[in-house]
Amino acid sequence: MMFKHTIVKKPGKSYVNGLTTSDYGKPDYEKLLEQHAAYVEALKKCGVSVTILPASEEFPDSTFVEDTAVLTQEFAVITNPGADTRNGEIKEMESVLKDFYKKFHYINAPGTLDGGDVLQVEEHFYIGISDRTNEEGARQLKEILESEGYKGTIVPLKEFFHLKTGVAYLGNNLIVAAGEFINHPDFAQYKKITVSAKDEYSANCILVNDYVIIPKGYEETKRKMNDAGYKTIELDMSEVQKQDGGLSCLSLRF
Ligand code: CIR
Repeated sequence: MMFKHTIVKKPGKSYVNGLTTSDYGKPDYEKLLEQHAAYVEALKKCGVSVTILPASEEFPDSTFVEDTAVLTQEFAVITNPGADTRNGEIKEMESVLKDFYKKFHYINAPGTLDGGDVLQVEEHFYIGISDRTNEEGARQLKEILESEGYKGTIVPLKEFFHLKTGVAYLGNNLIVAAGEFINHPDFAQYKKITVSAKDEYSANCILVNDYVIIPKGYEETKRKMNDAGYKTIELDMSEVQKQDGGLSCLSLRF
């Protein structure tokens, strides 16, 4: 699938006070801005347009735009993010997406869903149940997708924060899997690049047209991808990782 557009959002200064479970320390805001700018450049290199939304201080985690929507070629699903401090992020995203989409669906309370829990593999979507996405939210998304001719499979998570923290799709029936997804029955049908526990962070990578963007510092993952015939772009993600974020979280791609 070729992507034409991406949406990102500049991080605000409040980013450093956002949600996190990691113990990598406080993010350095200036360094984060550099890493975010490099991310935008990498997307441009992949041949997509990049819409850059201005920072908003009232939503510290709003640079993680992926959680606010699930996008297909034909329609947008506005999510209902599971963290209270993030839920209001969907308002701005819905109005931005009106420039690109005519058809909208919504996840409604008591259902909650974060886009980070949704992985598209061709016409098949995998929907994680996590601390952020509840059963009702996952069920609503599955119903929406199936009403539109897609397939949906619900995957309760055991350890990962979001579904896409541990699994990515690279096209050609090939997934990247870490931890609980390496031997998971729902992904048994795919070819796999497996990521060891120490390199787990690199399982969150994104295929954008001719490149796979991966975090910097994971030589084994990079080598496996290059061996499989993929060109890679490596990005330093240190300040993003400090707030539990990964490469996929920083953009919507469609
Ligand atoms: C949060 O806890 O919501 C943010 N600090 C990180 C969100 C990461 N998003 C993602 O994995 N899709």
